[in-house]
Amino acid sequence: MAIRLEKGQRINLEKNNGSKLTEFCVGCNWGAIVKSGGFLGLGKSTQDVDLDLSCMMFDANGNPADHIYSPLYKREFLARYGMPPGKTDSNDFALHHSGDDLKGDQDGDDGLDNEIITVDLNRVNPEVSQIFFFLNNCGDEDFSQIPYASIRMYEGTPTRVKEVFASYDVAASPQYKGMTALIMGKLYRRNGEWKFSAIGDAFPDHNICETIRRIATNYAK
Ligand SMILES: [Ca+2]
Ligand SMILES: [Ca+2]
Repeated sequence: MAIRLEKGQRINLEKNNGSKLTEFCVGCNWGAIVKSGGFLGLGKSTQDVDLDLSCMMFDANGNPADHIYSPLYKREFLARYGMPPGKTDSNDFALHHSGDDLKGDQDGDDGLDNEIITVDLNRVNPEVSQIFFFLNNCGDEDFSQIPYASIRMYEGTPTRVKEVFASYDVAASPQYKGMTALIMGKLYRRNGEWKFSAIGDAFPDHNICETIRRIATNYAK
């Protein structure tokens, strides 16, 4: 049975059979906004939703060590905040991002994740001791307006889900009104073992740089 994560929950990466979860996917599934309207309400239009799943790595002292976020973010914009250009692989190649989805599901929930980060904990640079996963919305809408958005950890590949280990529902809840960023959780090393902490804090950040700054200042230290 998959664990339904709750805000503040900490879990061991141990499977039911007692073995450790070391290679897995962190995926985010979400839908575009479908609006009814037009003549007698018969017209239907779809508004794309561009969520971005990203991660930031920190060393044991809370200093930034590496990052994964979309290469589509403009370099000049990132540079204004002192952030390096986006990339889809961590420097140690332990984590890989499937690519930036700009639209969300167009015809209802397809059950597949729109952006996925694959993780191999055995390959993570020994200097890295915390890996934060977070979501930003690049559009004008907030999380409460998005029909569904969920994040899950599972074994398998980006195109085939073998077994879901843990999941977390994000959107379509009044508590997310005005919220455009979500710090989902972190993998962290404790006495040589990796664990996961579900953070689940939402913020009205205007862009990814504000969220990264927030993580570096308030969460990684
Ligand atoms: Ca995206
Ligand atoms: Ca999907």
